[in-house]
Amino acid sequence: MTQTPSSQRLHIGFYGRCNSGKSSLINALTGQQVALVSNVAGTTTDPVNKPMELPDLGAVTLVDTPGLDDNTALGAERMRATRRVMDRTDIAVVLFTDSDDWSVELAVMEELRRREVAVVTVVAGCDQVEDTESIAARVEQTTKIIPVCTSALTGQGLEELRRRLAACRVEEPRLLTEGFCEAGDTVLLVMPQDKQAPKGRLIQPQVQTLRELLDRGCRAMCCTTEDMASALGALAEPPRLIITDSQVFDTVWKMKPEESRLTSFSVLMARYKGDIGEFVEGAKMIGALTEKSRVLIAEACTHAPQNEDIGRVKLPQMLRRKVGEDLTIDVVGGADFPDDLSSYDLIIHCGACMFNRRHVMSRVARAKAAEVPITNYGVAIAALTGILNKIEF
Ligand SMILES: Nc1nc2c(ncn2[C@@H]2O[C@H](COP(=O)(O)OP(=O)(O)O)[C@@H](O)[C@H]2O)c(=O)[nH]1
Ligand SMILES: [Mg+2]
Repeated sequence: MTQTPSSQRLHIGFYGRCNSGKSSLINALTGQQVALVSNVAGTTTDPVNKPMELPDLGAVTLVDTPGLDDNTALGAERMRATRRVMDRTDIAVVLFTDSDDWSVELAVMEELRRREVAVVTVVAGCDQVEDTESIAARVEQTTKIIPVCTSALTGQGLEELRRRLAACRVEEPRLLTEGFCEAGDTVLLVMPQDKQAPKGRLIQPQVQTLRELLDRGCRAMCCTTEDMASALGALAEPPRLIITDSQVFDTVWKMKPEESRLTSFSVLMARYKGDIGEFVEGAKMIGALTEKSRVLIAEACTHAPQNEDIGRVKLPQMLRRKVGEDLTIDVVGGADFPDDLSSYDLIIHCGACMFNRRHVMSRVARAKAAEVPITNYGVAIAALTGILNKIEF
């Protein structure tokens, strides 16, 4: 894995009308022909993601969206796609062009404001308009944000736009293992390798944890569950921390030295990506489910054999065994997440290794707004197997 995964990048979404120059601006920023540019309205039909490095922001993903004023038959579907991009946008670039009617631009800014997304405004295509300054003044007056005047053709304003994006950096990069260990500590990772997992690879939470431990100056040792006793025997002292998979948690808990702290990869991911407090609270709902209840299981990936196995087979089995065969369980994948959550009694989300933090938090916020408890796979499995009180958060 040579590139920062999309889930660990800040997502910068570009919004504006058809032909406002979104795709051209992304191409100009990246210096590449990433997004298809044309003067035919509606050329960008699906959101396009472009990874790049930006000064001060590091690894980011630029997201090109379909035009906001797309009135074609597919337009409504595209607007839904654009809204879904808003759910994962950390910073938004809203493009303004010379026009008397900025109603759609202002509407999108209002939607972004509700999501507490940082916005940079842009007056695009400045090489081709007469009076850039008066347009910029109007944008500032209307939006209360001073716009950057850009041209994809001449490169005007691109440096300024990069600076303005960098200034939007709000949160410090988070750590998975914050508070669990320090430089110099030995950490044991007990990682059963699922037979279905692709050969020659480790799953993303394990890769990310290992890399972070090395960066933090910890010594990391890996073993399978069968080898845990001999791994402990090879160490002069018990490890400060043991991290393992939820599915073998109980076995590892029974074998662990008393001094070692114990947590799971899914708890680390839930802390990093979501709201662990909310998830633990949500998991308490499992005990109150009845056969009349309705549960939504939401997966981030559409094709991940391992997750599908947990989300579509293991979790439903465990839930039905506990609650009863008639429990209603809906499973959705990828970008599909129902607009109306009110009919559900509980939402169980996957670990979301494919989603960025904002995307997970926007789903947590939607669940809260609909007053539906939300938890995730790892925490739900911990609750179902009775080990929730043994895991450290
Ligand atoms: N002169 C000039 N033309 C531009 C600029 N940006 C975009 N265009 C042109 O405007 C048209 C629409 O651009 P595009 O990037 O596809 O717009 P989008 O629909 O918002 O993605 C294309 O013909 C571009 O070549 C610019 O900064 N200056
Ligand atoms: Mg486009």
